[in-house]
Amino acid sequence: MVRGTARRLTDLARGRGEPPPGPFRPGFWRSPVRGPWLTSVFGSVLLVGIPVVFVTGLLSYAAYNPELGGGNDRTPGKGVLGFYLFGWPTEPVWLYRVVIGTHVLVGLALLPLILAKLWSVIPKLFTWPAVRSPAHLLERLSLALLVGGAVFELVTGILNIQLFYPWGFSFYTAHLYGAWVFIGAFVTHVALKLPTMVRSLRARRLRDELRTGLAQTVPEEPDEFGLVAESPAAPTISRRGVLGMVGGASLLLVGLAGGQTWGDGLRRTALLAPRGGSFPGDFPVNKTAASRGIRREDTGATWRLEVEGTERTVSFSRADLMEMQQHTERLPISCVEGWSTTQNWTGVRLADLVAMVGTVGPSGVLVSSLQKGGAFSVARLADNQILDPRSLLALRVAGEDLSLDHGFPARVIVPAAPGVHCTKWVTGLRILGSGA
Ligand SMILES: Nc1nc2c(c(=O)[nH]1)N[C@H]1C(S)=C(S)[C@@H](COP(=O)(O)O)O[C@H]1N2
Ligand SMILES: [Mo]
Repeated sequence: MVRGTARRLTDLARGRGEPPPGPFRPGFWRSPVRGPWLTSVFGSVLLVGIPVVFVTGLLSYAAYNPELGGGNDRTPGKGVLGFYLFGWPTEPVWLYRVVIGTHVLVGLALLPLILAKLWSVIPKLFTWPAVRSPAHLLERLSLALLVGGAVFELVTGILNIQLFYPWGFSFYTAHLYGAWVFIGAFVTHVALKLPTMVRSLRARRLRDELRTGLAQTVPEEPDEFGLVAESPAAPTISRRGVLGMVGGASLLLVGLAGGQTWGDGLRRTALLAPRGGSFPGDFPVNKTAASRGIRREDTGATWRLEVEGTERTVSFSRADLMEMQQHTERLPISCVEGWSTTQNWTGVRLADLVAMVGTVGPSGVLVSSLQKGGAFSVARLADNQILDPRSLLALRVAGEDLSLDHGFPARVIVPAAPGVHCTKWVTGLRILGSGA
């Protein structure tokens, strides 16, 4: 008796004999619509959508590091991934808005598709024996990276656009490295499965499926992958219904979030977005002055802007800045979290300030702020960004002085740059000479 149990346990461990009861038994999975065709339809949409999200993500990373050109990527430990060849341009002005809007909205649209794809292959997670051979083990590990990577990127991305940071690590680093792990597994998976996908797609015609109602829904042909149920239940939804549900869910997510990317009047439709703001000048505030420890009294008569050049340092009061030639530029500000708004910004040109301290051919600028500590105490802009005549140290927005929450007395605004580089409550500009 003891020996019999021991044998059964060894058999189980080796994956011999009967699979354990429950999801490991083939009869457990009974959906009549699950099958390689349906899986391949989801797969083919993901095959287009995932590269779009990956490429826009890398572009956003490049925008965060405007000096990546010329091997300038300073991210610690970046190693071979620091291969960016170009600096971030300032043209067209809506470049970052489109990049990050596409990344966030296509990423959201993929959520229902990825869940549907996982649902469609779930019996394969319970194959028995769990590991047949070293090659099978490798395949399963790569699937763990694929599924784990997708879930990790979706969860961190969605929590980030909801401004919820329950973890102790940097979103920026984790989402970037997670993307590389995921894309490695994705490329492997596509290389292995593409022929199967193409073959499975040919087995049925989308147009016919879209005409097939519940009553005529029958399982796909039995397959070698074990996706088609051995003993299917009666259908409760047609394949058309499944596709409609998943596609509808994607459209709904995009519809309820898209308004924040567009901004202005459409922001009100973005019910899933965490921020408000509906009239000119009333646009989202990520970090209020109070939350950053910025006190009204530090922005009053005692406030100075120190511009340190290679030749001299000049100190400005706000009145001094107001007396300089003012320029108004209509520029978007676009946060990595997906919201964007276009406003009329008025202030002095960064290039004029550079000229006043005598620096010729600056290589960049370090912007400091009243906000101490963290990334905003010193932000770096690239040479093309300070020299662009539309780049301003803004004093006013939408025809009014900046509010304290929008960065009074002065904030940076640069065309095509991510919002993160538009430092508020600026106190200093350190112009770097041509060698720095
Ligand atoms: N000093 C300072 N400047 C800052 C920030 C900040 O937290 N502190 N947030 C940045 C980010 S991430 C964005 S998207 C823009 C717009 O944010 P806001 O809506 O809080 O002004 O300001 C940028 N400038
Ligand atoms: Mo941001």
